[in-house]
Amino acid sequence: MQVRAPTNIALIKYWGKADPESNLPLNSSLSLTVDINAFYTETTIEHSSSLEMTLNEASITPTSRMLKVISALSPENSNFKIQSRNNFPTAAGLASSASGLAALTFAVANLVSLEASPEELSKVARLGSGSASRSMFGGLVEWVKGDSHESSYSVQLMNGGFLDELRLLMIVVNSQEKEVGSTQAMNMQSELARERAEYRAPERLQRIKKAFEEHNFEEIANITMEDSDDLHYIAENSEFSVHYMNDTSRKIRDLVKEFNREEVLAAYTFDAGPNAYILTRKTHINTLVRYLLSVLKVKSGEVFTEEPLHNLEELQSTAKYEIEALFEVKVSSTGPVKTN
Ligand code: 2P0
Repeated sequence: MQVRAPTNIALIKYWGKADPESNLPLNSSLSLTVDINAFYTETTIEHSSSLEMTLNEASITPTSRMLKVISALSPENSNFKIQSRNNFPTAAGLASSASGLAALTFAVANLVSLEASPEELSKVARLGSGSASRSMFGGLVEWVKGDSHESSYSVQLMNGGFLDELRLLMIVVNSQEKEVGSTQAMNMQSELARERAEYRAPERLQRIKKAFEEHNFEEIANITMEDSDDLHYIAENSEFSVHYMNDTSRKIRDLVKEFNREEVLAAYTFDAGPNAYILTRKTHINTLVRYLLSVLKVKSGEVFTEEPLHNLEELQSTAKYEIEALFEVKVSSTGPVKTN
């Protein structure tokens, strides 16, 4: 059996844990599921005589989080051969743990023919990785924080319609492994993170949900940027001072601000790494890409847009800040799917 699971990008971030054992978060979060055709984890699973796992063709020792997922779904038997492959760089801040643990959850549940709703599976995926909980659905997803294993799960708030008009630009600034993983950073709980989780994040969540209902892009964009800035302020000002954004990330943030000078047409958001996601509407994507690529120098051939980009070479002649790749992607309307 083979499954694919998408990744997701949080607009209201999960940052801080109330319970690290079962990944109960300090605050509810909200994300868009990213085009499953662009980025995904593909996992094949079969019965075996022992538990064997590979990730991107290399043999791995299952982590305790993976074991939690497997035993939650199949308490009696964990003898599976599980082969996983990401079609994007692991640990590049592309939330590979989200698609990876969502794929593992979906694969095991399907192999053992477990009749479980996506909500139920989102609880199990959360045991593996918090953000994986949100990858169990397509569209706009809220992970309700809850205060116990049973009450902390994800729900789909919206799919298709307005979301089909949105586009995401994924900019790979650096695909190398990050130095401080988000799990580790989140465990360095600070007063700043607790304040955000208690006051600012819930308030933003209410406002952004309303903005989605009203199709108010400007409000969605402003809240998204506010929450991303908040997360990085907290990480940088915590005891261990983690800087996820580098000079190029900051340049991207400033370019988006500049692009928005007269009207808010795009929003940047950064996770626990230097790479950027930029949210915009389909109508503005070409202007935005051209604007960015006059400053960001991308390796040849690493630009993936829906419409062909004319005169890319000329556009790039003034570009100075090196990036690895730029992908234009849609919002995924689906969570994990069986592919074989
Ligand atoms: C998010 N991130 O909401 C936030 C924003 C990174 C920044 O969830 O420890 O891999 O596995 O629960 O889910 C990345 O952290 O952490 C993450 P664990 P996870 O997407």
